[in-house]
Amino acid sequence: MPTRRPAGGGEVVLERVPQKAKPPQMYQVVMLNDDYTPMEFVVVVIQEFFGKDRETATQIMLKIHLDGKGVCGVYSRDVAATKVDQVLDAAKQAGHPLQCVSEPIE
Ligand code: TYC
Repeated sequence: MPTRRPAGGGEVVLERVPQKAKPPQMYQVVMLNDDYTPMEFVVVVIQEFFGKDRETATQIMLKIHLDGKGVCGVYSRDVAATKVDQVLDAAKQAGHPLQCVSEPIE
């Protein structure tokens, strides 16, 4: 917010106050490849928890399968941590070893 102070001749000068608030640190949720989790399960998880359509989810899954890992989404720290928990819970419940982690970006 600008502050107002009277200057010499009675006129008012607006000074810009340096912006203090930095944008929050963002986190990417990275999913890891393994040899056992079915491709279809990964596609459904990416659709369900990361809001991707089937085609995008399939592309992300194939990228992970080929490269070893891939980014499913970028979120604030708490939301990213929740996504990781949801994926790990779903994988555990289904008996698959699927892993994912969140990591700060930039
Ligand atoms: N590599 C797995 C398979 O061949 C598929 C897979 C893809 C597993 C992505 C995990 O994050 C993953 N069935």
